[in-house]
Amino acid sequence: MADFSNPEVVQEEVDILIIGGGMASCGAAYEVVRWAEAAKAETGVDLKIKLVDKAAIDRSGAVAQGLSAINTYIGDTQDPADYARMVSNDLMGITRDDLTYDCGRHVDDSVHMFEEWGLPIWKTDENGERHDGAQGMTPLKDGGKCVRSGKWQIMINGESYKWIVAEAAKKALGLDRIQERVFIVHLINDKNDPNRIAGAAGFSVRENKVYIYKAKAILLAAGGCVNIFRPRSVGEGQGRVWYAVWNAGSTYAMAAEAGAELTMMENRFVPARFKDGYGPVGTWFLLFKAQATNAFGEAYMAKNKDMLNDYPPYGQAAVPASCLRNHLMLHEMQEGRGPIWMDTITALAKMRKKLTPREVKNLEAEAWEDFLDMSVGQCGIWVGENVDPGKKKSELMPTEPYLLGSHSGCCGMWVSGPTDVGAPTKEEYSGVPAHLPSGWSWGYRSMTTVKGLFTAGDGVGASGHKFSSGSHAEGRIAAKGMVKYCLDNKGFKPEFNETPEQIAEVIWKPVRNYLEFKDYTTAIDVNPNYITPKMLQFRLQKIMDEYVAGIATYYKTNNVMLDIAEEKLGFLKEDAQKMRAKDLHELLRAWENYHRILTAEAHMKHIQFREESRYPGFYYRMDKNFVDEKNWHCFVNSIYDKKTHTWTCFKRKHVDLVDKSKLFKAAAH
Ligand code: SFD
Ligand code: AMP
Repeated sequence: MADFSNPEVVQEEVDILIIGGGMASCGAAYEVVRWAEAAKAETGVDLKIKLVDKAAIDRSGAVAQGLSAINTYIGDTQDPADYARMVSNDLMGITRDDLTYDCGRHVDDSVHMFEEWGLPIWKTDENGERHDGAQGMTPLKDGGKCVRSGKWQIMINGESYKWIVAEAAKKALGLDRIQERVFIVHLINDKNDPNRIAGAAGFSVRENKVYIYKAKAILLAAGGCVNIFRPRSVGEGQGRVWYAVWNAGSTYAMAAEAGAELTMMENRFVPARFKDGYGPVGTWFLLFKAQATNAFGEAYMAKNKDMLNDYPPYGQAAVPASCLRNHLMLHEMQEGRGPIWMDTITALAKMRKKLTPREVKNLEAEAWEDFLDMSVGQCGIWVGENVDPGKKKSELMPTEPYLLGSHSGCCGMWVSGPTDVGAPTKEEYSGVPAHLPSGWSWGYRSMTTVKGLFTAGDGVGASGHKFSSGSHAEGRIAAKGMVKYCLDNKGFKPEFNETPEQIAEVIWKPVRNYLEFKDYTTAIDVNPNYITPKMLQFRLQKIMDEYVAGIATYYKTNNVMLDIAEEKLGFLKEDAQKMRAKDLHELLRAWENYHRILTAEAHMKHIQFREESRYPGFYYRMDKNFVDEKNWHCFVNSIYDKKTHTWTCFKRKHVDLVDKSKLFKAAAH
């Protein structure tokens, strides 16, 4: 009988394993079935597919609470090259146009499917009046007009967004091909080819079971990384964060250990958010046209505009990058002119003058719904602090840093780009050339540098601003690549070096640490032989916060601080071997920490390697406090060696495939 000291080992062999059940994986699950069925009809090969998620896919990942807007919808007045331009601008010029362009040409199709599956998308009628819910109105794909909150964003009633997307994935794949509540701990490379993927292993967070999968192709889409930095919400507020609290860097850490090349791990996202509740600001800035001011009512974006001239050419863009917007805000705070206010009062008053009474009523509801749909804790703050946004302004605050590749950040894996990029006609897609630079494509779209290992969403580096819809589209794109890979590698039989017992023992180590030493002291949490996952997490957060440009130093670091961080992270890695797990919940926490530490280390090593401050407002290397276009307009990539525990960072040449001059010309007008 399996018990806590003796877990059952469950083994399964599949062709395609999808790790994660978020937006990207739901896209992959939906699409993979279409390509697998076509392959079966054509070749007779019946591909075995499985999706595993640490949680339940109806509410897992970053869209768990729902969302109020779909942030990437191209529509018919702009094209994928415009999108690639916007992404590049927001990420200070260093993105892969092939990937963003490819995402841009597929993303609308995902949005149209969401609507078909039941997601309410706001519409405007023939008189230009807005309809929230938009029941009975023409769908987008048939020419219905969305309500744009911004140039790229559209408004939705999205509390049940994830349910809807997950339902389609479940329906396509079937419940017997989905395994929920299994946390994947590591990937397994092939015995005969260490640069090929052969499987993955994890454990059930509900039962004493270890799961070992053999697979030819794996999609690793386990989201971004939260909680490596000490959060602003501590003590009674602990656990409140902006991005998905459950996403612990599994994507980056497991890929790194498997030998995949990472890219732009120095990049981070420091979102400006409603203070304490972490409510997103996009709807307020873009739809409600609210202005943010310093304590004394001065609009700091206008007031500090000249500071942008320090960062040519990016400072001259029509819309300053997210990090530069933070940069101007932080200046006010550091000069003692905080707090920063979101002027909700003026914004709502102005909207009342412009809209019909019905629209005003909807709008007032939306002021709340924006957060009820997406960040319910913010409503808790408003209720608890007697905030009526029409009468009382709210504070904004730059949060602790997050690592992600799908929102306004671009860390992740270096993946193979599309093979068919090159517009049919130059005019049609604003001049994307037909060939990619060398090293940007090796046949299977979305495959990492490890054979058979694919990624999507937060996992794909150097191509941010995909958001929920683009992540779904990327999952679909990767699914197609995986089916092709499996068909091309029909004869491949994955083999492991380790026995199932050895794999299980590694996963169960924190439990063994606990069981062996638990009686050494009378207080369960105090023990010289083990450390609780919670304590270890505090140590990680303290190191990152104080030395790697967290909130403690106003996002500042330097080469000496980074060296200290490196040494301390080394000690932490050693001590991580002594994490204890007194139950399955702690086993989950222990392995999440393991993933966090590796992700944190990658972040630190990349910041150390890039001798400039590419993202002012997200982090500053004070010993190199400038953007150095001459030497650092390039990708920083890295490879981790899990045997020696060392990172090798290197530069990769950046090439613009889409003409960017438009961005800066627009600003000159
Ligand atoms: O307001 C393992 N996002 C927004 N996107 C939009 O389109 N509009 C918005 O309005 C957005 N905003 C927003 C957003 C997110 C959050 C948290 C807030 C507000 C508060 C971003 C998108 O949500 C995001 O881009 C996508 O969801 C990314 O997709 P993907 O698939 O890369 O990640 P995921 O959805 O988080 O899913 C991850 C999955 O992995 C699982 N998992 N499973 C097994 N083993 C492990 N070791 C695992 N580790 C993780 C998770 O359970 C999950 O299923 S706004 O700010 O702009
Ligand atoms: P957020 O709610 O901050 O996550 O932002 C949602 C979307 O709106 C993202 O695409 C942001 O880049 C964009 N956005 C947010 N604030 C602004 C702003 N002040 N100016 C331009 N775009 C913004």
